[in-house]
Amino acid sequence: MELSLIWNEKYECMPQSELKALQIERLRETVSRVFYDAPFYRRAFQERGMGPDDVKSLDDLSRLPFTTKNDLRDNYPYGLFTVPLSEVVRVHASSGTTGKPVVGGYTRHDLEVWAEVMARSLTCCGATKNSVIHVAYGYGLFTGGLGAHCGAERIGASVIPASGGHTKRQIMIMKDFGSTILACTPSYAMHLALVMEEMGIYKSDLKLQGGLFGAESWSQNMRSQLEDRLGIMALDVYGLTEIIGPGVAVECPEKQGLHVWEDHFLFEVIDPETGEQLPPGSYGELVVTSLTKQAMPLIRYRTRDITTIMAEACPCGRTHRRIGRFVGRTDDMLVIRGVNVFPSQIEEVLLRIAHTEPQYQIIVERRGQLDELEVQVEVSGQFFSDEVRRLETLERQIRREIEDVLNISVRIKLVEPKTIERSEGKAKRVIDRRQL
Ligand code: DLL
Repeated sequence: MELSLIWNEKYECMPQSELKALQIERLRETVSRVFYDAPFYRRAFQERGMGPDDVKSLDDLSRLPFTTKNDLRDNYPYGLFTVPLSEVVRVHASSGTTGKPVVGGYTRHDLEVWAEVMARSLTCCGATKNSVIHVAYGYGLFTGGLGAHCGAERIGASVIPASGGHTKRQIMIMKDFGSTILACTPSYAMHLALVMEEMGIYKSDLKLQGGLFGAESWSQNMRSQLEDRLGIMALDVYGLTEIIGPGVAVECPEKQGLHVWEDHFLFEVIDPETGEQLPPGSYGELVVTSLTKQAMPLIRYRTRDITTIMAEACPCGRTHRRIGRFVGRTDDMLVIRGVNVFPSQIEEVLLRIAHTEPQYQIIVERRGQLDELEVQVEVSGQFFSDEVRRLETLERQIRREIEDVLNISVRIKLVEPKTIERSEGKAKRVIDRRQL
């Protein structure tokens, strides 16, 4: 596989000083666009006594107002568009956790930019025009399917628009059509790998070389397992409907953090409590500002996703700064008896323990005044029918290792293979039954 490929060397390897100059020019254009064409932003700027000419350097960014998910909801569906609907050629939406969906609109130029950043991202994963790219992200309002699709077409690869579901048929297609790159959520990739094993299809029967996985958090251990089971290099891709979809940031083959495509997206990491910018190395909430979006540019959008800025240059040659893999979201962080728990911490432990399947669910309940955390884990078929004593030993080992990491007590429930619901898109790892 040609790993050192770069899709657009001029921009991806642009010196930071030139990138910064480009960013300020594009930020000024974006601020002016939202000020004149989106009443929401004009009000927000005027409340701070600011106008578009007050943005002179990147340092002025911290004086600009934030945009939150609530602001999107209040302006649902088209209130933040800065072009007439006649200029909008595509609309996507994400289901969101509650209430109305979050909407993203695209002009023709926005679709071009999206295809460009996804072409860069797929190229990181080894894609070329000779690749057969199997897109098993859902097609539809969700941005995963069409986002990966248009990036793959931009490269000139052969695209298989498989979408989600029909897992056995997908595996047959991957085998028969010679798919070389798989693009889907990591939980669906794992499901594909497990079903392949059941069907007696080996990784050597496929031509897969790379996997571009995202849309949900996944641990390093999940990566190792996917790489091993599918015989691929698995990379992390990040994005969100509000900003553009997948392709905001992506790992390169160094697998040390995700490069944010800084010529299109300006990013900060802030303390979610105070809103202050945090220095490299500190974990906080990722905030993204559009630099080239036309239909719905957002200023300082609070993603709720938790990561950190990595200041060091990357040996791959790309100059765009990196952020760490996502720890989780501020809203999927569980607070259990005052302790912050991320599902990804539990996954990290589970996936290194033998005799368990990489399928799990976390259940939170309140008994009296106390929160209780139960982790249900599937045990491999052979092991489940073994003697009870071995199951008890395994249960104890999992409990001890999770408690070591979380510092709170947990209950472990080993369940039979195939009892936990499989995901075709984003996995539902947490069931919170507390009435908070
Ligand atoms: O999930 C876009 C996407 C599609 C990204 C395919 C990557 C691949 P939404 O449905 O709007 O868009 O959900 C966005 O998903 O705010 C994160 O919480 C989460 N997310 C996305 N990528 C990652 C990732 C798509 N690589 C929300 N790691 C975001 C962790 C991710 N979380």
